[in-house]
Amino acid sequence: MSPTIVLEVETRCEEEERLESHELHKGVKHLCERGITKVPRKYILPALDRPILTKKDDATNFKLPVIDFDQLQGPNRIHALESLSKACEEYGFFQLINHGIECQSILEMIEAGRKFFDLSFEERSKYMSNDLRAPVRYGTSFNQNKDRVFCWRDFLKLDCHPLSDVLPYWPSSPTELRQAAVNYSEKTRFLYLMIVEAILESLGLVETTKDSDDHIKEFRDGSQLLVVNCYPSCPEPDLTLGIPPHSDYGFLTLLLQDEVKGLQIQHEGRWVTVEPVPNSFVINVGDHLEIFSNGRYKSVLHRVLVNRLKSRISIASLHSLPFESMIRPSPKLINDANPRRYKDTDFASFIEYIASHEHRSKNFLESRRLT
Ligand SMILES: O=C(O)CCC(=O)C(=O)O
Repeated sequence: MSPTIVLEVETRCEEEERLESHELHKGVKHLCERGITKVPRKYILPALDRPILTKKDDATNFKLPVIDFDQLQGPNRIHALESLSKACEEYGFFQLINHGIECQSILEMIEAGRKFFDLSFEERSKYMSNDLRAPVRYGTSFNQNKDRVFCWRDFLKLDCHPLSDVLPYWPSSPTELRQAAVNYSEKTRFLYLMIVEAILESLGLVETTKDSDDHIKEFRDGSQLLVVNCYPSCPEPDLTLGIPPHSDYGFLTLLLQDEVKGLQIQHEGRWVTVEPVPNSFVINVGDHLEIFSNGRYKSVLHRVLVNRLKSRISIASLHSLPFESMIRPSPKLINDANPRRYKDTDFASFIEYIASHEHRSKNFLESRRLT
């Protein structure tokens, strides 16, 4: 072993002697506040799972398809629906611009999220819970009770529906968090419903306004979860990930990223980095929409890189049907040429699955696939 490697191993060992295992469960922010200079072993991915970080990122020029919300609402709707359909089939992701949510609401939400993670660990830890259905959950990694290797992320999850039931449980500190999150969740929910209407139309499922009303009814009462992700800067970003490859379980996710790059998606067999576009949402197809569209729209693997210099915040708004609904391929999308591809599924079986398995890649969706 070279002297440099020996020194590195010694530093990691010395730091880890000072870190007891329960300290790791307090989250990455807490570790950073303790001044670590090496990534603890619990976060080091097996060599094959590590990201390859090159100076010149070959994905720099990758751009997601752009969908203009204004166009979707205007005389060019048919053309915009075609682009939407192509994006959901070929990428599973698109960038939504001109979405109509004011900058102010977005900035207030990001700022309130940032301030939450700036609170003392004692304050944040009041919201730690192992109950996957708790109305508020602060935690770290992906599923800290199951993950063999931890990932470099802390999160705050706020159940948003129905708001009047969950609001009293949300953090009371920082003082502006509740108001910012109520405002943000209501606006993203409205936007989500408008996009669902467009998606149903793009799948050929609605021809009249009445069809549209019938279909959208169930979505109106659907679930919504806000996830504020905090990825502190990392001393050795090539050894770990902010979030490992996964697909989202719901129908659609509306993601807001700050100006720091990190999100990567699988496209044509390689990882490509999604450039942050100011004042836009990254929207992706979730497992439930892949099932509902009988495989036509793709729920695509994505992951998050961390970096040495900057911490990053993102806010994901995950939407789906109500908890008690059954998710199944739409009967209109099943025929001889395209037989049913997935079993019926519900939230309860999803929650049971993630509570008892390490959630990796698309393994939940795979478990629903008919062979
Ligand atoms: O932070 C990001 O860019 C992605 C977050 C994400 O994939 C998630 O919350 O499931």
